[in-house]
Amino acid sequence: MKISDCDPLQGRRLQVLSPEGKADPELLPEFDDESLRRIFGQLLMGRLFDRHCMALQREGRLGTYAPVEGQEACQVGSVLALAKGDWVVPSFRETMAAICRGVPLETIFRYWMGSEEGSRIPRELRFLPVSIPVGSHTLHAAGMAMAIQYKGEADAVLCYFGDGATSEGDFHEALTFAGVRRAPVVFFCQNNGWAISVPRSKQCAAASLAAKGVGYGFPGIQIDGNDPFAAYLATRTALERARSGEGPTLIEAVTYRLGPHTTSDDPLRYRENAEVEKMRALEPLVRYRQFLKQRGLWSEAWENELAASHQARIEDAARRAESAPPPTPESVFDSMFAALPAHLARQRSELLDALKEG
Ligand SMILES: Cc1ncc(C[n+]2csc(CCOP(=O)(O)OP(=O)(O)O)c2C)c(N)n1
Ligand SMILES: [Mg+2]
Repeated sequence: MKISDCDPLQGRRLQVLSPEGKADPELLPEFDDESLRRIFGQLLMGRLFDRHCMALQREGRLGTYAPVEGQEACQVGSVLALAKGDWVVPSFRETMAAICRGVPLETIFRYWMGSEEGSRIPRELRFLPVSIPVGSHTLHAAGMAMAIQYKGEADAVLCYFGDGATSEGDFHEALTFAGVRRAPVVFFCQNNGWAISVPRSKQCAAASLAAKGVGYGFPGIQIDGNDPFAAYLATRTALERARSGEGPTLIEAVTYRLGPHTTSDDPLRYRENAEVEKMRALEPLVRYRQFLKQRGLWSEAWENELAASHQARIEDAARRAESAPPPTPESVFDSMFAALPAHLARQRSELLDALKEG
């Protein structure tokens, strides 16, 4: 199979690693053994970090959290394809992408602990803060790509969103503008099967979400989203296309949300556990472990050692986040605007007065 054989209208998806962990030798990227093992390390870090967030939330030590479990591969693989100067525009389920891009673990914890400091990401990482409104940030990504083009710079923008976001008007506007302007942006849809309780089958009647790219005048490609190599190859190709002035690409990574939508959700009310168990068999960590085993690059002792060192890093970052000063109530006003509009300034001082009165 070649990337160019993947026709989203025919439902042909890009896959390098089979669910049994067998790699297609023609497509396997040329990574050395150390890099192959590092990818496993990142997948494992994602899983452990995610579980730690869930545990902290259940103990009342972290706010609402959107778990990534099951979606680690598409985030690890796509970030691997980025250059330093590229921009990343995430939604709210890109914790893995953030970790891989180098966002400090403590910052990620602080975001989910409710502090505005969690949105203060080191500028050089070019990774925007979490965006909760579904789909609205696709417009930011398109606009940023148009700005890059206008300034004659060589970077590109990678924008993540979910299957549900593709039904929003913002998505339509973003892809329309990006297509017409041939803006250097990669639209990366993580189709995890669900938009809270709405299944993909009720989201859109199109044969695939990737097929939507055709309507905006640029390629769409569907990939196996539990395969980090497919995500890497598709993103690398799309970024090259963006940088060479050929315009956007829409990638649809077909994956599965193994956990709840967020910690406030109970998926047992709208989906069968049998479906989850079936999808669990295809999940990325198991598959990638099989791949490494077949190449003699995995041992239980190695994974245990890796897990212990990741866990220590995670716990240390959580401790630092918890001992940082808690957010003040008025801090909700302080990070959105460079100059606070008059009506919000008034509300801010009213809040401070009310707090003083106790
Ligand atoms: C504009 C807007 N409408 C509704 C919501 C509530 N909401 C939060 S996440 C979500 C579903 C998003 O589904 P999808 O785009 O597939 O992303 P996923 O959560 O599966 O990663 C909804 C409806 C919101 N945050 N913003
Ligand atoms: Mg979804």
